[in-house]
Amino acid sequence: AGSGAKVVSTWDFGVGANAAAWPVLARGGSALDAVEAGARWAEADLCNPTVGRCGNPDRDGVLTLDASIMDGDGRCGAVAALEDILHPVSVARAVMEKTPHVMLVGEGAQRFAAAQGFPKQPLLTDEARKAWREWLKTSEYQPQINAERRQRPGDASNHDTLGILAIGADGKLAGACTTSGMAWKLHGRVGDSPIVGAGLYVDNEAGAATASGVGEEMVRNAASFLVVELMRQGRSPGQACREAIERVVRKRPEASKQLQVCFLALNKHGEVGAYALHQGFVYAVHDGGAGPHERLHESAS
Ligand code: SD4
Repeated sequence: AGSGAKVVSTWDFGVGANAAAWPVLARGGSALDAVEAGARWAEADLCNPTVGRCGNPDRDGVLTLDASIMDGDGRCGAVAALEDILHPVSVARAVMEKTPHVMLVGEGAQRFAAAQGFPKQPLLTDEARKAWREWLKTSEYQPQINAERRQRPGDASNHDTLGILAIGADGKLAGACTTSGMAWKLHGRVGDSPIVGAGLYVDNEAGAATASGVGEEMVRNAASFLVVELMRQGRSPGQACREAIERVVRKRPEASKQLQVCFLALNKHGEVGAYALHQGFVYAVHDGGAGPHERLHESAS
């Protein structure tokens, strides 16, 4: 407490991710270790249909995972379309630290993970398989707007990609993003979450940003990079997120009526802001301060 350290995460699952990340920051650990710990918690959690082993599969019934991790010095790593590995965020970190590359995909990512000692294990849950079979009956693909909070675990919403940003006591930033992507996506589809600059961007000189929602819109707008650049130009985190949302709308006004896009940002001073295209986006903040350590905020939209 009082160290200036802070961790923020997307959606209500962010509360659990922050709780896993906070002890790292509280003992003076790095923001990078903290966001990895938070993302790992979300990946192992068994009731989030948009992250890790509880994720919904693509339209072929295959669960494919995307993740990225980045620190404020510009070091980054990512994996996309990874199958049968429980902790994509840690594989992303291994890509960052142990290879000259920033991104591995599909079978190559899986082989690299195996070589690094990550166990291969089937991840798809019975609930997710059931939800997929249900979806097959109509096979209608309409990315959902996600304005409503999920009613029960397993609801086939596209909620809850975990974007997590932290600032350590040393003032250094890091972020991670992990997801199973949009439910019922085409096999091979990659969203924004593992794309540095789209689903995640971090720069110690300005701030950090992450995104959730329909990833194609984030990629189109290099959105997390945009949020960080707006903070660099002096916008508050909330204002930067808002202007990025306005950019998304300007680019595709009609589509924007149907899609949810949400941004969460943390600047180099530890200030937090968020903005969403439509209502319903919440995020969690944990700074170890007095009072309830976990606060869930409803973002403006
Ligand atoms: C994606 N942005 O793959 C992710 C999905 C998401 O909450 O954020 N869901 O497009």
